[in-house]
Amino acid sequence: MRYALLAPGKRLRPALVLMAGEACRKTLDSQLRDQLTPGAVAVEMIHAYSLIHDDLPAMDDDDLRRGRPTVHIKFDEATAILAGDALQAEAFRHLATRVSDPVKAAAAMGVLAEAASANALVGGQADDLAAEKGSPDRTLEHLESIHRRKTGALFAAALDLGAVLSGADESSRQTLAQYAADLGLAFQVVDDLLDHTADEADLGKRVGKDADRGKLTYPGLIGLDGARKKAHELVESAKCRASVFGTAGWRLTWLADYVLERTH
Ligand code: GRG
Repeated sequence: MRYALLAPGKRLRPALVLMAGEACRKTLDSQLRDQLTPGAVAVEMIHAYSLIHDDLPAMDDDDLRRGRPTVHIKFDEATAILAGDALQAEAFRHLATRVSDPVKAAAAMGVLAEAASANALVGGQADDLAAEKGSPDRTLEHLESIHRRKTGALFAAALDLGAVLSGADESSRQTLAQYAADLGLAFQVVDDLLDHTADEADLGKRVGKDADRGKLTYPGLIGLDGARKKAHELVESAKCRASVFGTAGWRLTWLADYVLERTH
């Protein structure tokens, strides 16, 4: 569990918890940071669990994650399944025991459970695997529905955790949900573009692998230029949502630009 959780990832989801709290409360002092930290840790635990399971031979069958051997390669498959299961439980235990206000703790657990549920993370993953096995629905709408659940829902949950734990009002929560929808999709379009570039650098080996596996991607559906344009539009829209928070939302604006410019 430690091997996966503490591996050098970007920590985007924990950052979103802190950024949302700062945007809602206009400043991030040490007291607010303490209130937000359990949400930041819990969402990263769910993310780490999902990566461990996604890398398993029955799913994406990857040997490397975050620049290191995946958990089932470093240890074994049974350990990887169990480490993922336990990280998922640990996320909820963390919220239950570390959030001092019981109303906020219950709300935070509800937000995270919904994002990790069959309606979101698990359902998105199931449909993504079905697409690779040749499911007939190969439309842009279906691709977006997969990404909204598989990637976007946890981004949205991270921002909502920041809102809930900082005691934000309904209108701030809604603005953050709209920002999350744009940012999550932009992140995924850029992810597909980065994969495409890596494929080309790999002299076409992985292009063949992905095509064989029938992977649904934005460059595959709307072309490279179309995917780049879509990523730009989504990031501009996310920045427009963040502007509602004035200067307190500057980190959300910065993150939207980072998502567009990231190289890994
Ligand atoms: C197994 C239920 C279950 C779900 C798996 C996370 C996931 C769903 C699949 C991972 C496959 C993948 C590459 C998805 C694209 C978006 C994504 C989640 C990338 C990884 O997130 P980053 O880039 O990773 O934030 P780091 O390592 O930086 O935290």
